[in-house]
This record gives sequence, structure tokens and C-alpha cells, in this order.
Amino acid sequence: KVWKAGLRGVHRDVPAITKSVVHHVQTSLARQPYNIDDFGAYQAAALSVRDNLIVNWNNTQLHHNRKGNKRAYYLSLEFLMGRTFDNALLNLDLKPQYDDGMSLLGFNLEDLIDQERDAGLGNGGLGRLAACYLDSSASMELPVWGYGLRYQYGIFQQLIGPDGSQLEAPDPWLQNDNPWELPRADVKYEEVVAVAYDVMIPGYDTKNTNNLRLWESKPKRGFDLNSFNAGDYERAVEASNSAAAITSVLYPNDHTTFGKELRLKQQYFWTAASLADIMRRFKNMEKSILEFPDYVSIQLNDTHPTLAIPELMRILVDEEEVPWDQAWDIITRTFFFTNHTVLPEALEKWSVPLMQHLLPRHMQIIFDINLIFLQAVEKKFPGDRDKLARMSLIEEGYPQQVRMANLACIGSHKVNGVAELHSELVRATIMKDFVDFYGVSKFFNVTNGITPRRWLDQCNPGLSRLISETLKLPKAAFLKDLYQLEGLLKHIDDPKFQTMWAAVKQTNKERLAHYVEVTTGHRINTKAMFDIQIKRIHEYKRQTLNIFGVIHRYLALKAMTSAQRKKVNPKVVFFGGKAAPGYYIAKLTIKLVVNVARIVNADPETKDILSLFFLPDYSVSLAEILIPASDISQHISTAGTEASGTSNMKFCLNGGLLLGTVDGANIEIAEEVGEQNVFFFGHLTPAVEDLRYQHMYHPVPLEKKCPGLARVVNEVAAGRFGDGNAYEPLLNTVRKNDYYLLTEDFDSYLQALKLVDEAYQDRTEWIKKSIRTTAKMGKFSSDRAIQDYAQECWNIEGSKLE
Ligand code: 26R
Repeated sequence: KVWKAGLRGVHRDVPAITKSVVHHVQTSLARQPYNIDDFGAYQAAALSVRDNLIVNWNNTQLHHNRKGNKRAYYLSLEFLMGRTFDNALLNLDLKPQYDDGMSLLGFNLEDLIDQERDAGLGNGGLGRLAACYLDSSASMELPVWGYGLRYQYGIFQQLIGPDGSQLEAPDPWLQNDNPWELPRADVKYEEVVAVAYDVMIPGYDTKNTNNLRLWESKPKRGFDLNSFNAGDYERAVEASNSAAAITSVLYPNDHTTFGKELRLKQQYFWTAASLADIMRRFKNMEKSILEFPDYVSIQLNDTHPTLAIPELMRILVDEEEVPWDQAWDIITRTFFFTNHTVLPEALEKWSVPLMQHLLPRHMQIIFDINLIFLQAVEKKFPGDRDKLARMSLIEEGYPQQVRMANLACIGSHKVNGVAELHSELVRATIMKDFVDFYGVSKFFNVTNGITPRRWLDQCNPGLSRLISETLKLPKAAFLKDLYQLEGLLKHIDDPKFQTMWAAVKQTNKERLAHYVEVTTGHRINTKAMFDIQIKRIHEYKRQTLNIFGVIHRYLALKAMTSAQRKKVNPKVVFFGGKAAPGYYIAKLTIKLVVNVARIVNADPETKDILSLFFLPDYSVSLAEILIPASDISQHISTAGTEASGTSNMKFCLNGGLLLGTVDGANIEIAEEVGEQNVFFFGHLTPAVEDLRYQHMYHPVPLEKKCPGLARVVNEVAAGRFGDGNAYEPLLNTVRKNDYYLLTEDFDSYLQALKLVDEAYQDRTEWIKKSIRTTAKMGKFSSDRAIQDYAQECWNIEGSKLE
């Protein structure tokens, strides 16, 4: 009884909250309450919230263990979590209480929220998707764990140098204690020791609290005692350094260049520790090993965790002594593989000699898997040598390479893409031979989703409140069932509602303007249209198309009389995003944007009607400020290259309209909101291959192909935005073979921009488009996506704890 009374010690009312915060200041932080600053107050408040999470977390694990529930594991090398404090407060429904409690203690809760550093353990879409999926799994009371790595340094911090180019600085996010993780000294695996850190994942409106387990690598002993005793201090320290190095840093590459030895070590260290952990938990259930797939499903987030397949094979065959065929049957019922890109340069391959050197047993297993597999292919398609060569796990060459996507495919029960078009392209291109071999039903689609808790309620509280009042529903009703937003359509013609809708957008634009003023000193006209493109910088995403469009607009404004200019609707263009540190063209793109901004923003003739900002160090937290403030956002990849995109969904959920190509999830968004509410332009996917062929073999000079773009390119080359020579390599990408087809899409892009301008003039119509867009976002909740995975792959159901 005494234990039970103690167990209920969670802080839900204001007096209990203030008491626990003060308690944490005095004991956990060992500080004096009277000289605590915002950061200290944040830490203490975070620890107080954490008390609640820990209780729920423990109960959740106990609950699923007792019930003997099947579990699903989401293996991802990236979890781009952002901040946790605000999200935890909202999911636990404790924000008002902590707001009151902290102000009684003399603090402003929003200021404390701003003290937290982002957990930037990811590059972009793939990593943020994993974070949204954890939120949905927890909210839907599904027994899903994430497994990842606890990098000492997350995605680098981006600075802009004096000449406008990107500089990188390390992101020491763990410098101050991280209250959101629990180190598990008792959970360790050998070789290089893997130590578990558990991150609690609170569900929304439920006590269910799931787990994200992140591994840290540590030397087995402080250092190698043998070498130390032999007097070789240097070598002893070196060995311990190289063990710790494994989880030191997140690789900042997104779609480009892999093959680094340390990255392979990361992948092995992580998959081996995760599988050992999964196996230990399974063994506690005391089932036959043959029942493994009935209690365990493993989702591979892209090919990065594919070594889990030969690793589980090794455990089953070498340690559990399961015969090969039975082991392989277990494998192919346990794993599921999600592909996130069809770009050839992003398909992972590992050199055979490197694998033989680091992982000889795994390499041997892969060769054996390949042999047996190719025999089956030969049997089904006798004598088709080309097919065998294409489907082989090994690509011939110097050196030979292991094709991780092929291995992930044959080791998995099902393979999915992340939007309808993308899944179709997976079937038609990279997996074509495998579709012929296995049949089409192994290949399916799960369109990505986003969590409405973070991407509506948390980042846009004003809109969340307005929706709740308008629908006369508690927030939980639509935050847990996003299709409820359709109820807004009933109010779309109500002028009062339209006005309130526009007022929320205006407030969000002012919040962004305030951020820009504080960080750059520039004042922004918040009555202007806000046009935003934020994502990793990559040629296929075509930030160049956008900046060339801005230059085109600037040149057109300069050619006008001042009377003409007075009639132009003002516009502010925002860019944000990081370039992989070794990606030269992407870095030049940033430099161009920054230098165009310097000229345009300083030009007295135009600065009231066109301004341009590159916001440095784009992150989850910055996205939370930008997205609710957009009137229009750009998703303008060459058709067929963007697998899905997820920020497009976030903008739409917040009432921003889309300017985009017919690509990825843009297509499904248009299907939901109606094509008349999306600004589409550009060539369609089926045309791309042929256009590229034409550019390759029948090149036409830029001046002839696209005079509008030629003018822009010439101005840049002539030095109008700083040293023209510096931009030559970037300009050549459109002058030469124009792989991403800017010259093909430029005119229709300008046309679309013009339509956007015209549409924005009729403000009432625009607001109606905005309302309709938000109202039709139901499909894009990550709850729907997770439901698809739970049903199609994992065969698990929600399990409520009382
Ligand atoms: C191997 C290495 C170089 C590497 C390749 C690709 C590392 C990281 C990536 C990131 C890729 C897989 C990625 O982030 N893809 C994005 O996934 C999002 C979520 O599904 C999609 O919305 C987005 O369209 C896609 O580019």
C-alpha cells in the first residue's frame, strides 16, 4: 500500500508542479532557488515533466510484457526529434498547469521552451518521418520501439560566412545534460560496448509512453590494459578512441556520397546491438525460436539497417543452430523494407573487400544468400544472364560491391515506397526484376504522413484553437482523427470565420518577422506575400529554379517605371536548408541566394516590393516558426525525383498553398484539395527520360532553348551579384546537359508564379483556398500512415493501458 501510494506521485496540479520544480532545483540540479536563470528553470521543469513520463513509460512496458503483445521495431539511423519539452507538455495535457506554475515561480514558460536545444539526429525528410512515426505509434498505443544511434554530434550547425558561403560548426547538443533520456548502465552489449540510452516517447491523450533506444559506443575497458602494461600508452588510448568514435557524429549526407568505413561500422554496431536486444526481449517470452516472426516485426528505414538481415541470419544459424532454410524463412517473415529514394546516386553499395575485412562472417552469409537466390532466379528465368547480373546482390566491378537495396528486398516480406507515384516508380525501375520474380503484391505503397500534434497544435496554437472553437470540438477530436478537419468546409463562406482565419495567419507572419528582425536586423513588410522554400539543398529539389525566378522578377521590377512598380504586390521570399559539406554545387546555390539577397534587399527601387532571406541553420524548431507563416511554399523537384516530401503536408495543414511540380505527395495533396487549389507546373514524369536524352544527344544552346533563363544566367555571370566567375560551375549545370531540366520547366514556372500573384490579389478567394486546403489534410496524418504499417506489415493492434 505504501508503495502504491508512492507510485501515484505524478505532478498534475499547480501546487504539486511548483513543489516538484523547486525540489528538482534543490536536489537534481543542486542549486539555490533564488539565483536560478531561465536555463536552470527549464532544466528543473523538464525534470519535473520527466517524472510523469517515467511513470507512464514503466507502466507501458509492464503492460505490453504482461499481455505478451507482439512488438514492432523501427530501425532508423536518423531520428530528427527537434525539441521535446513543449511536445511532452502538450501530449500530457499539462501545458496550462506548467504555464501557471512557472509564472508563480517568476518564469515565462515560452522562454523556458526556447532554452532547449534541438535533438538534430537526422538530415531531413527520412529522419523527421521517423520522429513523426514514433509520435503516432505512441499515441495509437502500439507497442513500437525505435532503435537508433546516440550521436555525440548531430547535424552540423550552419553559419554563413562573410562571402555568403556555408560554414559548418559542430553541434554539441549533449554539452548540457539531456533530461529527456535515461542512461541504462545495465543494458550493454560487448565487442565494443553498446550502452543504451532510452528516450521516452509520450503518446497524445494517453498514458501510453513508448521507447526510443539509442546506442552509444564505449570502449570495452577504459583502454587496452595489455598495451598499457606493455608501456604502449598511445596505442591503448587510440583503441579506446576508435571505439568511442563509432557514434561520435551523424553523417551529414543526404542522397550523396557514401562508402566511408566509419559509416559501415556505425551500421553494424547499431544493428548488432539492436538485434541482441530484440532477441533478449523475445527470449524472455519463452517461445520457440520458430515463432520469432509472430512476436517481432522489424521495419528497415531505407537500406541503412540492412546489415540486420545477415546479422539475424548469423544469430539463427550460428548461435541458435536453426537450419539455413528455416532461418531464411524466419528472416523473410520478420523484416519489412521502406525505400525513400529512386535517385541512383543514393542507392547504398558497400565494397566487398571492406566488408570482408570488417565483417567476414556477414560477407560469407551474403554470398550464400546470393547463391541460393540466384539459383531460384535461374530456375524461374532460365538462361537470362542479364537478369541474373541485375538482380545479384553483388555488383561486378573493381571492387565488387554489395547492393544493399537488393539485399533488403529479398530479405523482407514486403517493400514499400512513400507516395503513390514513388511506389509506382519503385516497381517500374529499381525493383522491376524483383516484381517479375516475386509478383507485384510484395510491393506496395504507404504514403508518408506527419504528426498533427507537433505540426498543427504545437507550432500553430492559434489555428488549433480557432479550429476547435469553429468545430465545437475539443482539440483531441481532430488531433487524433485529422479527417475531422473536413468540418471546416461548412464554414468556408462565413466572412467572420474567414477574417479570423486570416488573422491567425497574420499573427504567424508577424511572429516570423519578429524572428527575422531579431536574428538579421531586417524589418519585413508582413502585409507582403510570404513565399517559402525550406529543405535540404540539392540539385534535384531545384532551389536554383527558385532563385533564378527571383532574379527574373528583380530584373523585371528594375525595368519598370516607378508608377508601374507601385502596382506590384509585395512579396518576401524565404530560403532555408543545409548543404552536405562536400556538395559543391549545393553550397554554391546557397552562396548565390545570400548574395542576391544582399543586392535585392539593399536596392531602394525594389526593396519595398521584393525582399529575400536565406535563414541560416534551418532546423525542426525553425520550421515550426516558418511553416505556419507561409502563404505559399515551393516543392519544385524535377518530376519523378522527390519520393514524397513531407513539409508540403505541413504547409498545407497550416493553410499555406502549394506551388509545385507533379511529383511525390504533391499529387496526392492535389487529389485531396482539388487541382484548382494547387499551383502545378512543369513536365510530367513520363516526359523526363526522353527530355534528358534530347539534352544529352541533341543539345540546344541556352539562349535558344530558354531566353528568359539565359538573361538571368548572363546577369549572374556578368557579376551583378558578386564575382560572376565564382558561379560558373553552378551556371554550367543549366548551360550544359541540364540534368534536372530547369530550361524545360522555367517558362511554366514563371507562368505559375504569375498565377499565384493574381490569385493572391483576390484575398477572399485565397482565404477560401487556404481553409479548404487545411480541411482536406486528413489523409496526411502520420496516424493513418502508421495504421497502414500496423495492418499491412506488422500485424499489431493498439493495446490500451488503464
Ligand atoms: C546512403 C546515403 C548517402 C543517404 C541517402 C539518402 C543518406 C540519406 C538519404 C536520405 C533519403 C533516403 C531521404 O531522406 N529521403 C527522403 O525521405 C522522405 C521521407 O520518406 C521523403 O519525403 C523525401 O521525398 C525523400 O527525399
